[in-house]
Amino acid sequence: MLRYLTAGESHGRALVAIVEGLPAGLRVDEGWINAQMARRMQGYGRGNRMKLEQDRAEIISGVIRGETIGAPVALWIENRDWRRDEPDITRPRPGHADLAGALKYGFDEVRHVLERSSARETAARVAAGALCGRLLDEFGVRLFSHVTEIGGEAIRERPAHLEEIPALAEPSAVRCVDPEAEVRMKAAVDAARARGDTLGGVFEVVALGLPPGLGSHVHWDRRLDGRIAAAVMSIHAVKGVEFGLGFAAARTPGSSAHDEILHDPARGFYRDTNRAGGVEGGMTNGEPLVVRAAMKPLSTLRVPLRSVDLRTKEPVEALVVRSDVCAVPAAGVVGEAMLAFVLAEAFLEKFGGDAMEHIRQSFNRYTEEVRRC
Ligand code: EPS
Repeated sequence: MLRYLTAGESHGRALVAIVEGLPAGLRVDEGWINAQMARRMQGYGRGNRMKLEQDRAEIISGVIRGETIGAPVALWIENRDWRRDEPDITRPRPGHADLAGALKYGFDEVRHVLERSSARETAARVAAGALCGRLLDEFGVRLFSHVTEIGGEAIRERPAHLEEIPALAEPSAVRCVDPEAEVRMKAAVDAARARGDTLGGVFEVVALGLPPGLGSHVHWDRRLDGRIAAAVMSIHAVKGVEFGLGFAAARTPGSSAHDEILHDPARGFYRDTNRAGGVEGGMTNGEPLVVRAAMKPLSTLRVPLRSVDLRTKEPVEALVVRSDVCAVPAAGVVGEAMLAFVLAEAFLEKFGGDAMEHIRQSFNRYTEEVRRC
């Protein structure tokens, strides 16, 4: 079983992530993890916290001479903006965890909520997800993300082949494959910043090279799309998740919504379309896994919305603190981490999980069998 935990508050001493269940013999290094951490800090519209931090994960257990030993891998991420004691906050922000968290835990102020509910926690998720991505990388599975919409400005062009996306998206300030759309997205972010507003958008995460049969149709909690949807939905500010055609499938007749099955002795079973987004019946079907998420605009507005003071119950303006104008590009990187975790978990469920060599033998046997079908 693969699981991970994170701990840490936005302005506490540090963030910690523990990944338990990685097989022994997986080569890992901090460079691989920190490359993902750095990607999460980028993005046009990111806030000034990103200028303060250097988000680097230090491996403090579970790895000896660059290889996992089957024991939990703990990661430590310093918070350079560590604040020993902050004043109470009694003006909850609409859209954040502030009010619900204070009511749930019986707080009469929201500092104790916002410190943990902050999107700062996603730095720890990216560190944990990077370890899972490293495992998948050993088996030729490649993950990447890109932004398809910010503030209603959507891409109009995309490459014919999914594998062309990273080369186009990574250099982009908004991680978008369409340069014309990038101009519109950046202008929308500038306009939002100027009026003290924030923007959300849509990011797409892709996994290439997955074998068919990860997940299962036999029980609700084993269906892979359900597990991925839960993981992606758990990312801060995500309000919708879809696979392949997604919500458009609701308006598409069956004759145009499914992927006809073909076969070729050299390739085995394949499809010429991927409307299913790589998942059918709760299992990977051997096509690219494509999942998209809708991210709401951030809750901290420089021109605040109405709120109510938790102590006086008087109408007030919501809290205004440092924040991002737009974090959709960063959320895509977090989406990669969450997808990597669920896919690695499903991978170990199917191919065993104590040592890399055992997994390789099981994986090779299965994929050879599938190829001969
Ligand atoms: C973030 C850290 C936070 C925010 C932002 C993203 O740091 P701080 O609150 O000190 O500025 O900048 O989080 C939010 C906007 C939010 O609403 O949670 C990060 O590390 O990604």
